[in-house]
Amino acid sequence: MKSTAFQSITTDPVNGAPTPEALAAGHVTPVEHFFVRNHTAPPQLAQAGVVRVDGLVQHAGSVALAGLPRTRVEATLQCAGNRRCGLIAHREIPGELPWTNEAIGNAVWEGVSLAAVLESAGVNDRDANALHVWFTGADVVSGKGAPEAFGASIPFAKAMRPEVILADTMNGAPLEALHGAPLRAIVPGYIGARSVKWLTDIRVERGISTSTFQRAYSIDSGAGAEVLGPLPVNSAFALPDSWNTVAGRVTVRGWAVASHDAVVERVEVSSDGGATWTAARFTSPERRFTWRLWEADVTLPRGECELVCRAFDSAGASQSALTAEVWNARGYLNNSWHRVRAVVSA
Ligand SMILES: Nc1nc2c(c(=O)[nH]1)N[C@H]1C(S)=C(S)[C@@H](COP(=O)(O)O)O[C@H]1N2
Ligand SMILES: [Mo]
Repeated sequence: MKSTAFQSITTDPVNGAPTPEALAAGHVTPVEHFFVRNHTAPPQLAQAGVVRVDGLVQHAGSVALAGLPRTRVEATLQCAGNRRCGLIAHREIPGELPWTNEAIGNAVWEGVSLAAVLESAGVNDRDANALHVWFTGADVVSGKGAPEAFGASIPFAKAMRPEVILADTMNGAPLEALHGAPLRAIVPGYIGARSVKWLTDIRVERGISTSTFQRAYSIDSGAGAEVLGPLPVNSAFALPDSWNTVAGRVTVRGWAVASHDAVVERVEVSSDGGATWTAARFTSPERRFTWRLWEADVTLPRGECELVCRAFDSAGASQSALTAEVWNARGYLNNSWHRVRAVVSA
């Protein structure tokens, strides 16, 4: 059940996210306001505790998860379309959800490691570099083309890493229907769309998944489409795009994530549109695959000003200053400096 801190963008299917106040209220995001990105109503699954493994494996068939060791990861999930609103403000993006900065959340997931499932099925990894692991969900999406199950894939090398799991719990409770019960993939550091919910089938194949949803999440910058996987460094204020406040010293808060498997090293905040910067303090640990919440004190004079934030990570990556530099037709991976207009009264 979602709480009043969860705001729906659509109700059929459910798509929504926390209010600005709830977004960065705690390091672990409660399920009751964790963002939801669904293409259909949650499907009913007849069977729990099993997943089918097929393709380039020695033993195709159903794998019972109960026979495998359990593992836990803390991971931030973020939709590739998070912060799309900022791109739309630059140039229109029709037909996509207008997320501001809230399609992100951090949770503790428990289940079995994907590597253990693949090892039990016996993958011939002689040509591991060419292999990809495909996921299929039980939800059949009737979108623009013919109805099709939601699917995605990740490179075999990523699939074998310990952080990638098949989860049946979220924050210590059984996974809820909206978040993929009974079983979902969790692919930390990758766009949310690769963490397939209502997971029924895994395939090992040469090449990426042929699912429409694998290719849909791509950026075409003219020189051919780049199908998306790892997330870039990013940060945002946990504030609405236009924020009313009172003059004086105020504490602003936000989130930051590093690129793929790096860690967030520094966040800077400006209250003068990016002319001068001060370092934010972290309220979250420095940990791979999880966001780092931060806060900063700023002194705001009466009138209007532009608050800006930007993050730097251990891979040497930082954010683009300009939205125009990252704009793309589907509105993915907006990691330009986050700018909020503050309207400051006396
Ligand atoms: N089967 C299935 N898996 C899915 C989706 C979906 O619609 N169907 N949405 C994806 C997208 S786009 C995102 S961002 C994440 C969102 O996960 P959440 O709703 O648990 O936050 O799930 C992904 N997994
Ligand atoms: Mo997404």
